[in-house]
Order: sequence, then C-alpha cells, then structure tokens
Amino acid sequence: MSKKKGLSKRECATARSTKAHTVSLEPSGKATNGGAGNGGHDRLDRSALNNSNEFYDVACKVMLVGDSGVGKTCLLVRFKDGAFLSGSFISTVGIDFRNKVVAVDDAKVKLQIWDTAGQERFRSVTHAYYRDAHALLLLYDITNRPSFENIRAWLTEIHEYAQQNVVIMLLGNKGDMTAERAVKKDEGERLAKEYGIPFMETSAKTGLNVELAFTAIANATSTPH
Ligand SMILES: Nc1nc2c(ncn2[C@@H]2O[C@H](COP(=O)(O)OP(=O)(O)OP(=O)(O)O)[C@@H](O)[C@H]2O)c(=O)[nH]1
Ligand SMILES: [Mg+2]
Repeated sequence: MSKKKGLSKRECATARSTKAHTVSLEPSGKATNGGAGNGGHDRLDRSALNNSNEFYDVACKVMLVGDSGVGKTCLLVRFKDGAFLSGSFISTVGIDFRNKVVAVDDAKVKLQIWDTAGQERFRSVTHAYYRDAHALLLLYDITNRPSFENIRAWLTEIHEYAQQNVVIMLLGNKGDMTAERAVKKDEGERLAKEYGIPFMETSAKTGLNVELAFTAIANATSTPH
C-alpha cells in the first residue's frame, strides 16, 4: 500500500478565490449538532446569511473518520464549542459538518469539518465525501483495542477514496481514560510512523491537544498569505 504524506504544507486549492468571502460562526456554546446527508450544504448557506460574518482567506475541508464511538463528534464539539458531550452516546447518522475559522500566521483559515458516522451501514455515505477532503483526522479510542486495530483498514479505505495528497493525522482519543487504556501511546506513535503521518493523543473530555490537532491541520492545509 502506498503511504500518504503527513503534515507538509498543502494549499487548499478550492478556496483560493474566497478572500473576503463572508462566512458564519455560530455563537460559541450553541450546539447545532444534527442533520444528516446533503442537508449540510443548505445549513451552511443559511447560516452564512443569518449569523455574524467573519472574513477568511482560505477554506479547507477536514473529515473526521474512525470507528463508531471513538469520539469524533465529541472532538468536534470540543473544538467548536469548548464543551464536552457527556451522558448517553448519540451515534452520528449519515454525515454532518461545522465551520470554524482559525488563524494561521497572518491568514484566516476556515475549517469546514465533516463529522462522519463510524457505523458500517453509513460507510457508502462517507466514501462519497473523501474525494473533496483536504485533510483527514483519523481517530481511534485508546480504551478500545479493536478501534486501533481497524486503523489499517481505514487507511486502506482512505487510500482508495481520498485524494493522493490528502493530509492525514492519527489521533488516539479519550486520552483522559488512562486507567482503562488498551493501546499504549508508543503503539500509536509506531503505527503513525509506519505510514509517515503525525500522531497525538487527544481528549474531547479535557481538551487535551484538541486545539493543537486542528491548528496543525489548518497550518498544513493552508498557504500563508
Ligand atoms: N472519557 C472520554 N469520553 C469520550 C471522549 N470522547 C468521546 N467520549 C465518549 O464516547 C462516546 C462516543 O462519542 P462520540 O463522539 O459520539 O463518538 P463518534 O466517534 O462520533 O461515534 P459515531 O458517531 O457513531 O461514529 C460518548 O459517550 C462520549 O461521551 C473523551 O475524550 N474522553
Ligand atoms: Mg459521531
């Protein structure tokens, strides 16, 4: 299998003409988790009209992928709203997205983050979105060994459906649950090294490395102006 490249600089080609576009950022703390399927595009357009506008220079599409329950939705909510979704686990249906603008050097990068459903039955929906992704955050759960063992299969799938030059980062999530750890940190590091991709452990619960992971992705997928 050919290896994917890591966090080298990559231009978000589709967004180069977006300077001075207006985009929305929902008020912090507002949870708008929800819809499935292509309805996301409509929501983007509506929110661009309804909410406070923010300028950006570059837009990048980032996909969160990995087994069901590894914490993709929670990681996104932590990054977007600074909150943790505790309590009962509501599995994502289809696909959803949220936007957040982050600063990289002097540029503002709009990350359009696609939260995919890890459940097998939604896999064909996820496949359809790989092609447009500039970056992929591939998650496993450090307390769930099978979710780590499936990473190779996820990388095979990514190789099949995503762009050749997509930026990939491996994340071992639930880093706060050290007592239940089933995957050693160095196992994650070794696997990432084998594929030539960056790795870090994160926690959607405590916020460990969450900003860092998304900022690194924004940095890698954008070209500073
Ligand atoms: N302790 C801890 N729990 C977490 C963390 N991230 C997620 N969880 C919990 O793990 C469960 C699953 O989280 P989700 O974010 O919904 O998982 P998902 O990957 O989006 O799952 P699918 O939508 O089915 O693909 C929830 O009960 C969360 O509260 C974390 O970093 N630490
Ligand atoms: Mg989810």
